[in-house]
Formats: sequence, structure tokens, C-alpha cells
Amino acid sequence: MRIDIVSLFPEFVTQVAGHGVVGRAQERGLLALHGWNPRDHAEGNYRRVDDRPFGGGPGMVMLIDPLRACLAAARAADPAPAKVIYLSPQGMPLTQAKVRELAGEPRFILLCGRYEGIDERLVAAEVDEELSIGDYVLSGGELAAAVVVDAVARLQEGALNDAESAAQDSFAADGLLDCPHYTRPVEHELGTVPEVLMSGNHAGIARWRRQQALGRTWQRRPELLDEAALSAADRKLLEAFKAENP
Ligand code: 9D3
Repeated sequence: MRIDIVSLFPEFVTQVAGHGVVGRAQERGLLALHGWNPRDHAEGNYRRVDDRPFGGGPGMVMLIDPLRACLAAARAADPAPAKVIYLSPQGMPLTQAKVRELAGEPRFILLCGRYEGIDERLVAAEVDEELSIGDYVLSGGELAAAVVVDAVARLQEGALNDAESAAQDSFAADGLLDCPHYTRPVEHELGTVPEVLMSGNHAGIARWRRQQALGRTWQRRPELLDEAALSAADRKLLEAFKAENP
């Protein structure tokens, strides 16, 4: 998959994506990132990329033309058609379902705004989708773009190790929070490890983990349970958890 990043700080995104799973995906040829800077497509000695908002008010707005030229250059670098995704606080919230959808595309372009945002005419003419990563204020779209790249890269076939893939299968798929994890030592000043995890009873361990996942989701993110497809066995485990943790 190919992802083009249009940003005043494209290296910011490509650098973040140089480490860990995403870096490995690039080394394995599963992901190619390309940064594009609208400043390189701006005219004049000052290479302006922004101007004051019509109607007044604080902040600056990104100019249409440098962004349009930059998007055209990014598009032309590869013959495959590419959706343009604008990261903005006004976008629909990014979800794992959206991440899965994007992970199946051969390529797409991430458009990052700075200042107050982008001239709305450029958005109307060039943007296919607008995405937010949550209800808090960032200084620009770059961190959000890095989030999209990370989440999408790890879903590319072969990006995760076997162990990482197995963990992905059992949990992330069903929309529940994860169970708690423990490692050595068994006895520690901060406490001991739940008995069941050392029992060797694999069915018992699986049941405990499922119950913890259900219970913690109920405690911390009850709205996620509305969307989760719970079996009759899940409901019993959750009721037992509730009884023990009122
Ligand atoms: C209320 C006036 N502005 C804040 C001083 C609005 C505003 C403009 C630009 C708020 C944030 C931004 C920059 N943010 C993004 O480009 C952004 C973002 C975010 O801030 N939160 C969550 N997801 C995203 S995706 C892009």
C-alpha cells in the first residue's frame, strides 16, 4: 500500500512512521510513505501557503493553490487512483472499522491542515473524506495522520509477527477492551499474579481472560458493549463479574 502525506511538516509524519511495526512494514515492502510539502508548490519569494481569513478573526487559513498543486503532484506520482482524506477536527471520528476499510485500499492521500484549517473550496473540490481522531485540540493534522498510518500499516498482511497477529485475532476483532496481563515475578512487593493464570488450565485461563475483558469493558466503556456481539456464555461471565464487582 502507498500513502502520500501532504503537509507543511511531512517529515514529522514519515519520521514517526520509521519505528516499530510501521518501520518494519516499510522495510518489508508492505507500505510506502511519500511526503509532499505545499510550500514546494507555493509561488513568489515568500512562498506563502496561508493568508488571513475573510470575515476577520484570529489565525490563518491555508491557501487553495499551493495545496492543489501539491495534491496534483502527489496524485501524478502513481497511476493508481487515490482518495484524499483530510484530517480535521470537523471530520467523522476514526474507528477501527474505518481503519480496516482504509487498510484494504491500494493507496490514499492524507491531507494535513495547520493554522485554522484549509480554504473550504479546496475541501469541497478535492477531499473525499474528512476524519478526526477525537474530541481534543491538536495543533495540526500531522499527529492524526501518523495515527492513521500506524493503525493502517499494522493491518497489512505480514506486518505483524505471529505472536502479535494472534493477540489481534482474539481481542481487537470483537470490540472489547483487553484483559489484564502479568509476567514474572509471581510474588512482588506490588502484589501477586491471579492464581488461574498459573494453573495450566487453558480453558479456565481463556474463561478468566474473557470475563476480565467483558468486566473491564462494562466498568470503563459500557457503550462498547452495545455494539459487541455477546454470546449466552459471555452474558453469564459478565453477570458473574458484576456480582463480584458491584
Ligand atoms: C476553535 C478554533 N480552533 C482552535 C484554536 C479550531 C481548530 C483549528 C485547527 C482546532 C484544531 C485545529 C488543528 N487540528 C487538526 O488539524 C486536527 C485534529 C484535532 O485537532 N483533533 C482531533 N483530530 C484532528 S485531525 C486534525
